[in-house]
Amino acid sequence: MAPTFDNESSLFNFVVRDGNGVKGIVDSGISKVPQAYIQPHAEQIDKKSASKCEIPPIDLSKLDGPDHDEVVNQIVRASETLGFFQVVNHGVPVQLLDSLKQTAHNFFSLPAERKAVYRKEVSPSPLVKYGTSFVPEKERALEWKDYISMAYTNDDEALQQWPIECRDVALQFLKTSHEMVRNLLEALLGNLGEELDDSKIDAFIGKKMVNMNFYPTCPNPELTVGVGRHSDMGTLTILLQDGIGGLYVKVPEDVDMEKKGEWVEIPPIPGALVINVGDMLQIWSNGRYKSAEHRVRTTSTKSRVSIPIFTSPLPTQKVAPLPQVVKKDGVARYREFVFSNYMNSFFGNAHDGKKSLEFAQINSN
Ligand SMILES: O=C(O)CCC(=O)C(=O)O
Repeated sequence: MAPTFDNESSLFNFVVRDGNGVKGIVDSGISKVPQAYIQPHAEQIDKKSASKCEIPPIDLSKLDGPDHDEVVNQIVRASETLGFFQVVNHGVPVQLLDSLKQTAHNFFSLPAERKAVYRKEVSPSPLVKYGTSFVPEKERALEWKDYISMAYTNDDEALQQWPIECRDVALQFLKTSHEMVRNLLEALLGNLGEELDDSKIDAFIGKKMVNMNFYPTCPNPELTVGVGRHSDMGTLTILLQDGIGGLYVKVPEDVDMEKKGEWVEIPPIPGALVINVGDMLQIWSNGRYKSAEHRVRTTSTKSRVSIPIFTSPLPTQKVAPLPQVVKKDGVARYREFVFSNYMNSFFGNAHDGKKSLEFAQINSN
């Protein structure tokens, strides 16, 4: 018999504490979403009112040829406006992208008890965390998403500690995307007058994490969100999405672009990867690059998977706007802080748009 989810605490225990996740609710055969997942009206996503982002993907193979400067301009321009862009010819084999999506489906199809061993309270590895929603303890309404998160320290630990079902493809994704991440960062920092040499890599992208997200079908997509409005905490995010669609980005109000303040959908493009600017790049650039506010809708027809790589500085790293940019701007818009303190603040609060940046913001009034 399907469990009843009429009581918030029994739902919380089933989904979060027992590790059944949203997938467990859907498998139990519900016909409408439990109250705990119904978003306040302002957060619900109206699929019909959003337009698609028509910007073509950036061809990264051209970084090696006569169009190098033009491609750098495209990367810079996208980061200064939407904070989101797509790339093709990125160096990650397309067959690997297909394997990653299949692996994510396979992992989340495992019985709940096989996934629940990685819940943060009991995980055998500090690198691996399986969970649901973002911070369920703090959210007014839960997000319709389960995930597995794998932090990277080195190859040996990844191969020993990441779940056997996903470790090989996740590690390959991380490794085959490294050069692309470095090239993108080199272009973005170069535009700020900062040369990226090996000694600075850890300061900018010393910490990496691969997640696999699973958004089960939802009986009431109009009432729920897969992920609520947020920007990413780190430097750059590399995202593989499947063909289902549903990733929306808010066009910032303060950029020279059409559709200011509107949500646009980042359409799935076969073989492409989605790149987005995180809060740290916004801070280093003193606000020039925009960490993109984004969210994900759910669908009633097919479950969706996405696989992001989150890059960020090492936790011990001090972060502040780059001095040469501050000099040019005549003002620092963010204060200096240690990245681990930013992380604690980010993970200590429910998603709330770009509020995460307030941790470092210097108010000018
Ligand atoms: O699933 C997606 O397309 C985006 C996922 C995301 O925003 C996240 O994991 O933070």
